[in-house]
Amino acid sequence: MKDRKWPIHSILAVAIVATWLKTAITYEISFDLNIENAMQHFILWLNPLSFLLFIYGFALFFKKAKARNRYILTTSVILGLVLYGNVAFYRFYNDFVTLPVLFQTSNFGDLGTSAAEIVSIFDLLYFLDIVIIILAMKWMKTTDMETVRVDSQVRRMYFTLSAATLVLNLGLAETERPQLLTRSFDRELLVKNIGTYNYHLYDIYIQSKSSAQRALADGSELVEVSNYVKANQVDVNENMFGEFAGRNVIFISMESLQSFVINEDMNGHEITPFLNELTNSPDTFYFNNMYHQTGLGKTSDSEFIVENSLFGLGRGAVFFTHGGNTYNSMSEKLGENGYYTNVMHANSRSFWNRDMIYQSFNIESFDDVESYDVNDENSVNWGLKDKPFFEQSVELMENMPQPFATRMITLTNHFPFTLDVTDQSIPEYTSTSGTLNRYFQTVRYMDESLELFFEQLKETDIYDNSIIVMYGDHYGISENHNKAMAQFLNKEELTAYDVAKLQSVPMFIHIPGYTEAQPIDKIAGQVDIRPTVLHLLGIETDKDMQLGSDVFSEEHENFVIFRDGRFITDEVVYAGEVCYDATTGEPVDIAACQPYIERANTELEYSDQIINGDLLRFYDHTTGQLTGEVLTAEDE
Ligand code: GP9
Ligand code: MN
Repeated sequence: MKDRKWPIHSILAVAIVATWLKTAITYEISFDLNIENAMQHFILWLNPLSFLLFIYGFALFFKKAKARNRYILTTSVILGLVLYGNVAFYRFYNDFVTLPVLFQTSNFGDLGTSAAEIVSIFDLLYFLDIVIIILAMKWMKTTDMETVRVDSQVRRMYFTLSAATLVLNLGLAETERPQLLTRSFDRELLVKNIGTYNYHLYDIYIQSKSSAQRALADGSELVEVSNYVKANQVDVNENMFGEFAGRNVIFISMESLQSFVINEDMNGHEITPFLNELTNSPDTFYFNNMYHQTGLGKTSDSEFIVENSLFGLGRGAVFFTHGGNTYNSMSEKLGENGYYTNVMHANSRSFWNRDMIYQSFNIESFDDVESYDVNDENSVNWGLKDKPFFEQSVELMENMPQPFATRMITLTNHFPFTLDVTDQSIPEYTSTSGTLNRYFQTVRYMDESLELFFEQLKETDIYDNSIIVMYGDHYGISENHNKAMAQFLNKEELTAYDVAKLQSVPMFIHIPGYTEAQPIDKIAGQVDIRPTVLHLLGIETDKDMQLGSDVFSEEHENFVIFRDGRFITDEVVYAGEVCYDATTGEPVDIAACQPYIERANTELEYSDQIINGDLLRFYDHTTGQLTGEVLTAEDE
């Protein structure tokens, strides 16, 4: 055995097989991929192979065994880091990392407390293939210890095999999922079908395409988008339009708040007593069928949507990738209508590129962490606790010229939902998910903070002259906690239908002094917030290049599109590529969803086009006209 010589490329073969198996096993245990049939399972196992054959295959170009081995080892380490990066990212975001997000390293610094929740010592197992490769290099003596020339014929055959594997993979994927690469708003589908490694290559390609898109755009694309926007415009509700003109507007972004906690008990404890009271109060419109539409950009996406009534991007956070674009934000519009505009958020300015994009939004001032007194006592988790945040914010507000429009971004109810014992008013929930268990406590803390804020604001002259718009920014409990969630909701298990419905976030428009408000159960999304609020203030939106619709309008359509192409209407829910009956949650014929699928894709594509092409630079929002250059192009 000792003198046994292994064939020349044994190490290469070991590396490919080891990394292949590791990758496939990682898919199985670390990602929650919805595998529906044997073919999908086969594709999942097949998909790392083409890339691994390709990338490890460059070893064939090295003549010296030593150099070859060094190449193989380096490659395995890099691939290990990429895969593990995905695993860690997935644990936090329940999604796959994209290039733009990867370069937002400034964000990861602030993930401090969360990081400990995310990594574990057992994660070293994700690098097991490297150990195997090293051992193979040590023990498997090959016949080519010195120099060897690989026949170019062999190389050609080898790479043909790699290409053939890719073609097979793509072919099978295409049968399972037509238009996979052309209409891919859903990263899970991509990873499922072409694998993480190919997915990253694809992502790089898309990223360069979007940069090119801006360079090549001349605005003519806007004609089509603009026609669509005009065709979908709804009439304003005359009874509400301008009813509260001149009042200050206070937007409150309620971190990670989902609707499933509203008017509910957790083990006999009311979760949100203050908000519950508002749901039935004649001075408050409670929107109980409102959904978040955010993607990877989370809070920042929700800000983007509310400001622009456009979607964030399917990949990465638009705050980063397109912070320098031309926008006609809600803040800018409010500014043009005499408002002083502001954001309050006790975090550093550059976090999520806020300082940059707020300039593009024409927001006059940003009270960041520097405006607040933050110390160990008044901080938890990600920073300043919501109660002191609101307290100090009221003081800041008192110094603002009126009317003002401000957005307050809360923080305490953020993953991993940690809270000092003294701030815990209700016990933890009792499931296997610590995250969900703690969530109820931090939600309760938010509820108390809001109550306190209202009380403090009432002591100033601001309250009576304001409207307060509160909305959940995005989900707080990801699908990783479906089991615990099912327990809380008293269900056997959660279907794609349930998960889609869980994306509901509460919204409140609180109008001091008003007496005619009722709960509103129309289906709406965050894109609808901007026209709804602007109309209450008497500001027209008919010239805006935007995709929202006033929820108070008689013509408002019960249709909300999620960033990944899922949608909800009053008849159907489309999720996980299945069409469900909206009331029963039972699967129905896909035909019932088909027309909406088309529309959802069209809207998402238009939104992407506007952002990727930076098209609003060709649009004059005061006249509602495309600028001269475009018109000439059109006339030709
Ligand atoms: C941090 C806040 C939270 O500034 O925006 O970000 P999130 O993780 O919710 O997107
Ligand atoms: Mn958030």
